[in-house]
Amino acid sequence: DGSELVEVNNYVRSNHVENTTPLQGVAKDKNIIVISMESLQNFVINEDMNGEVITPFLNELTQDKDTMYFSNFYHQTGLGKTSDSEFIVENSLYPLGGGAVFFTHAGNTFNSLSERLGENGYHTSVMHANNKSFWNRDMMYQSLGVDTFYDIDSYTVEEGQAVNWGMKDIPFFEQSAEILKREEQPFFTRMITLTNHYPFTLDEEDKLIPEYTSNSGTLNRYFQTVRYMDESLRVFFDELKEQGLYEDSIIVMYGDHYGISDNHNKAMEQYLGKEVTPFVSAKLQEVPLFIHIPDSGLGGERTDLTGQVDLRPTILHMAGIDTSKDIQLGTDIFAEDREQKVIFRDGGFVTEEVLFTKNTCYDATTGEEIERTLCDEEISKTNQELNYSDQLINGDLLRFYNRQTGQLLIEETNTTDE
Ligand code: GP9
Ligand code: MN
Repeated sequence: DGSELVEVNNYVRSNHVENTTPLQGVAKDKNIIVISMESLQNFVINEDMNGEVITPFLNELTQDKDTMYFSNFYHQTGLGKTSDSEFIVENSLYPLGGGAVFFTHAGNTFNSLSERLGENGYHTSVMHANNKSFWNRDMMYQSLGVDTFYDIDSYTVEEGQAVNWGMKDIPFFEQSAEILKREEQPFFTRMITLTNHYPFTLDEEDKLIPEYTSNSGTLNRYFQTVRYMDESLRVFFDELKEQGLYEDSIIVMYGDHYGISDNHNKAMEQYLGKEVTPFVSAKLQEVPLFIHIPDSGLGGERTDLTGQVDLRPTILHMAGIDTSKDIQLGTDIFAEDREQKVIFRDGGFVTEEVLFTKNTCYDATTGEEIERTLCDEEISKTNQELNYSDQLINGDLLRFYNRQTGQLLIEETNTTDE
């Protein structure tokens, strides 16, 4: 009957209402382009591999005067991988601990990012050159209120333009820019790349750097596909400039989840030159986040502890949209007094003081194991927040919420006289 919503709503109202951000409205009337970078982890940024630069374009962006680079941003996905990251970004809720929400709760009521931007005059879309039913996207996007889904049928895949899981990122971005040019503005689009996906295979001509040299073919090839994806992003930025869209668009880019699992720790140790402890493994869940705001002069590295759950409020506030009545669990990345904490789907978390993972408490700075009691308070807060998120999803509680008025649409009692 929705009565659980009372408690969840009280929690959200007292813990998650940040509306003052220095960047309120910077994206007003601008297009918003959000790019999901497949399997991109933060450890490759501004680093090299056997003397080869891995992400030359993204490295340039870390120095760009109008691009912010967040170096302590984490993915928060579970088994639903890319779809979980989409779910988090759209709803500012955590995914489920079990299966992919995109499959298990596609019929729920949501108050998504797409829906909010849609009702504020944006044309909303997702661009992804894969079969529309993969991850149940076609169903879920209806519930998320996405206006248009540009799936594989919106693209022409010429001979040599597909590899691994499907269409290569470079032709994907080239054709996407053409589509965007025809789109009514302002638009909001989420673009999902694909080439940097396990098993990280490429055609010879797309191998821009050699493989790495470890006992893991997966890690060895990963550097090459990351390099290719980096190139595709440069192509896309150039296309946007050519199409005259660059100056009118805010571009947000984030890694969707890890690409290299713990199965490759030995090879990772060789690359990183240090042991991959559970602490290091948790830190490897950092994925890069870039926010490009034209002519803002706001570029530079930002070290705030942030996660995918924070993108919805951040983007909406940049678009000048109020979220004080929304039910969301993230906080605006730019809000001055936001809590510096990121929660992982498995119950782990990181704050400025401690990192908790695999049932062990670590000093966040030194990586040394410390007494568990030092993590206790944040452990229970973390569990509570994940639990509220689960309740919202499992009970489909947003159907009992009127976001315009902030009213709960629930009955006083369980029984009626009729
Ligand atoms: C599939 C793509 C990859 O369309 O998004 O999904 P993943 O396996 O990374 O979840
Ligand atoms: Mn993915």
